Amino acid sequence: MRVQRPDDLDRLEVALLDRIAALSLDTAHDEVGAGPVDGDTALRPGSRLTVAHATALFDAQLRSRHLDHAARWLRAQGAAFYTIGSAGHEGNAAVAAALRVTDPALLHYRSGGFYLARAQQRAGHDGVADVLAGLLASADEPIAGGRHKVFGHADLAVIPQTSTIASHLPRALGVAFAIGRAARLGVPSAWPSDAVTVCSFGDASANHSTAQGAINAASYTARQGLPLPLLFVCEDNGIGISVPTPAGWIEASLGNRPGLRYASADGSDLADAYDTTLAVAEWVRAERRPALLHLRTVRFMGHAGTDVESGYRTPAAMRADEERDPLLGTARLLVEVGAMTPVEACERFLRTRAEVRAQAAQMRGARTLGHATEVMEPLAPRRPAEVRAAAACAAPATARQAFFGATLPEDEPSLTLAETINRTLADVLVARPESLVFGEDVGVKGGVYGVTRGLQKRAGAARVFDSLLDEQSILGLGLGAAVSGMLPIPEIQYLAYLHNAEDQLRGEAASLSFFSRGRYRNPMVVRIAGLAYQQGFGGHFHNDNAVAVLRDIPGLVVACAGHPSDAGPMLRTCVAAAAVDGTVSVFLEPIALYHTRDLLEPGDGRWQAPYASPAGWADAHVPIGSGRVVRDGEDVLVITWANGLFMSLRVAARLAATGISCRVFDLRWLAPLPIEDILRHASEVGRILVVDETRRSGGVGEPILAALMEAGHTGPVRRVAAHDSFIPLGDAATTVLVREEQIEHAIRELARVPVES
Ligand SMILES: Cc1ncc(C[n+]2csc(CCOP(=O)(O)OP(=O)(O)O)c2C)c(N)n1
Ligand SMILES: [Mg+2]
Repeated sequence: MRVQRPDDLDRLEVALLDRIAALSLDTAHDEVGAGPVDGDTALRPGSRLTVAHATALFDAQLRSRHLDHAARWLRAQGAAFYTIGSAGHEGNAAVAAALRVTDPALLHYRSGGFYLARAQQRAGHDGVADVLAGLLASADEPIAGGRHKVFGHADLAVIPQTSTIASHLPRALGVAFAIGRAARLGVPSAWPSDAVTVCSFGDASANHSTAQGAINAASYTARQGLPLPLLFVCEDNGIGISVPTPAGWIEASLGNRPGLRYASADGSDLADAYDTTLAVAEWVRAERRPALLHLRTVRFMGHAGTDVESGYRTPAAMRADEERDPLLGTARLLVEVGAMTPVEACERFLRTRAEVRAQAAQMRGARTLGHATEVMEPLAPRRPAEVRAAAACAAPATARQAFFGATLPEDEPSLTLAETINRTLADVLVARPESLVFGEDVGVKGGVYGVTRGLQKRAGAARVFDSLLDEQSILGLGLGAAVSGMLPIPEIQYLAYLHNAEDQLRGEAASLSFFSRGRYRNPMVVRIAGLAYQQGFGGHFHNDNAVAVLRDIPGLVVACAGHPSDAGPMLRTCVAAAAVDGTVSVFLEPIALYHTRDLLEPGDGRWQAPYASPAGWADAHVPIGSGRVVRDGEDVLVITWANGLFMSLRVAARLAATGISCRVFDLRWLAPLPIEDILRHASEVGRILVVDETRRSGGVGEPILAALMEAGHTGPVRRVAAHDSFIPLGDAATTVLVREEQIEHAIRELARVPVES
């Protein structure tokens, strides 16, 4: 009996239906003879997948496939904007089925079968509507709200991913780590304590250094004996866009990593995919150790709608894949067990097709985002009043006493910048049990510059610890811990070493709230030791003055406290903003000022400050984006920060003796910049010098000059900035950096220029 087929089926659909229809020829059951089979029957002898479960999963697979077709159908009408599909990968439905709906999932863009199978696990959840809304860039799409087509839903514990392949693997590592760590610390977590984190990615993506770093970090963590319930799933279709993966590469390269159990399953065989995943997932859940599932798949319909696969693959190879169609595989198993006839399987295919199309047609024309404000609404919410209140909260006096011992920091003599940061971190650790401090050498050694000294001893190695040497994994650990409910304060040892991991801040940390309408957040304070002026020591990599990559990340807060009196309040603000608004901050620490004590002459102690007791924290609060006048004056306004602040204050003191009075303004926040304060002081003083220790091109000075110009400032403006150079070793360093004599020269010159009043 032939099923009535609509006339707009495409070639892949026709070929699949023909193959399903032909199944009757090689099975024991014909269409008429297939009687009802008990739903509890094993799909295949020995399998733990029942007929009833497999039938439901077949529906998930069918829905996923038809959504791929619907994407192109909608695209052809100009109604949808995304055509990368999951066709050929639908075996991943079995992976979802072998896990729990509460297991956090970070999915490959071809894990549509997984998503729809997981949606089935929540009664009443319409996974098809979610995906269609994503394709249509609907403002009402449940997770990204039209900002991207992602798989994600808070009710399904699916954390949305960006398009940067492999960038989600470090976060997955962090999520898995946080499951064990939260349980050990007894702090609330977003996931059950026996959860398994699942993270899927493609075979070409497996070669990415980000993937390799995360896989290595998982292996390493397992070797350390730390719990890491993490299931990597490599969905291996043998190709990355047009580039074939060498045969056997995934097994050869990932099959034998220390501490990482390997399992391989046929993604075209639902029973095999389910049984294999279930066995490995049970092992991960019970052992709390990581594993990698190699799910062998095919890929249909090219990489995306615009990709012409015939340009790089032979017709024979493409047709051979059709024999491995996972929908054919599931239909075959269901027919063989007598659960349905080939005709019924075809009917199911066509019925699902009609349902998905009807739903797509009905949702077509969904409202899309209309205004920049609407687009940006979840990017970086700010509630300054709540942040102010949270920043003033300390642990109870008894807890602080127990933590600090005999001497509270407010009873110590004036502190340096490094000491102030150290005491503030201690106060955060004692006040917030969910906070973690980690990075290279921060634990036993207490950091290269001693900033975290003593913290591990007091807070314990579960909260202050050394990471492995991989900045992507350090940030990934933070990203995953943060999305799980903790408050990570990772350290990047030097600014220069952020750059190789920068996408973890840009593509992951800063974008999560944006792509999840604030439903998922990753509150974090990333401490980075940086900037130059280390008297020639260390050369280029220990003297890095490049912050442009941070300043242009939407929503990212960049704090830089030059003086110890600001370091405590500003760090508390960053931590409070993380807790209140999910803010991601970079707390940039000028290494050269860490241990500085004096400003003008030896022993003056002007670069130290007393530590404020908690009673004074509210008054001392420094809101995000607020600068301050550090020295008042009326002839020249010097706008600066960090080492520039130190030098400018020295120059200003010298010039005061010559009758030139400088108002020195410390930016304190590099993003967002205190532009309004700057403009106000500019209009009051008139003559302006920007002292910027970053480079002329792309440095912090540029946006200040631009803001002055845009605001119509007509007074004289000068800038001293570093040369567009890397910083050399030894005394030669000073040739490319801003020097005091340049500042002095510029101020003297400016002071001579008449200003119209
Ligand atoms: C970091 C990065 N580089 C390049 C791309 C462009 N790109 C998107 S998908 C893809 C191929 C991925 O292949 P694979 O990992 O095998 O996944 P598949 O699409 O085959 O499922 C590439 C190169 C990207 N998204 N991210
Ligand atoms: Mg691939």
